[in-house]
Amino acid sequence: MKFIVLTIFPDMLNSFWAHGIIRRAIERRKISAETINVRDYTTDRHKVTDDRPYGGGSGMVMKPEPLAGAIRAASKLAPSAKTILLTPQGRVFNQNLARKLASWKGLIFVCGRYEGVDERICHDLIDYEISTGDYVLTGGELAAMMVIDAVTRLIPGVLGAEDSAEKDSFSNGLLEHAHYTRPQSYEGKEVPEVLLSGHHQEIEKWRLESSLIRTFLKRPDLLQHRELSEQERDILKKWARDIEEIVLSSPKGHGNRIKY
Ligand code: 4FV
Repeated sequence: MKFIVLTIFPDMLNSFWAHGIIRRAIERRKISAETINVRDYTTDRHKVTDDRPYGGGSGMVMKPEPLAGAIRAASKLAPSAKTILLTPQGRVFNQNLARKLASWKGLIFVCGRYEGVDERICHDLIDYEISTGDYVLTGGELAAMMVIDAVTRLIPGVLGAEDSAEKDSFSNGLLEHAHYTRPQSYEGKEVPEVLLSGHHQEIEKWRLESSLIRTFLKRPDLLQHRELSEQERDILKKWARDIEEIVLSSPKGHGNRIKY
């Protein structure tokens, strides 16, 4: 996978490329990473990349010519790459989209600054618009790094066996189960017994129940219309029975069974 990031602040990317799993993926040639300075595609001696908006108003807009020059240069370096503009107007990024992008050969990221980029760039030089969320950033660089980070860890061979993407949050549409590590007792708080049992089936069942309850409590929207496995259905039914028990055992409980 080839990543090329177009920005007027290339230094912002340097530390990103130089650390952790991204750095290792570059060293293992699982990905290649390049940063192009849009200013290098200006033609005036002040290397101006922005100008006042037609129609007036506050803020500045990124000029089309330097951006087009940078995009065309990047496309020469990565002919099969798709060009992505990071913008609040884009399709909101999530794990499904990350999986889709990870199957492509190359990605060219156009990082806007100021109020955004001249619309004429979007017409014929941008393949996809992606948003990392409904908020406004000062620039697209952080958004590009988030997308590159989430996509890179899904590329085969990037994550070692010790940390696989299979167990990820959202990999099965649920949030991840609770994680514990040494010490076994921390400030009086113990690690759940089952995790010390070595009983892998029981541990897997506990982890599934942990994922389900966390998803139910924190992101119930993820459970709407989600296909439930037999085991998940049994766990939810057991909770329903437990809840009914609580209702029935409460003094005024008798007689009004919960109708499912
Ligand atoms: C953004 C987002 C974002 C808008 C104007 C950069 C800023 C400035 N990008 N997801 N949310 N971009 O706010 O991707 O050009």
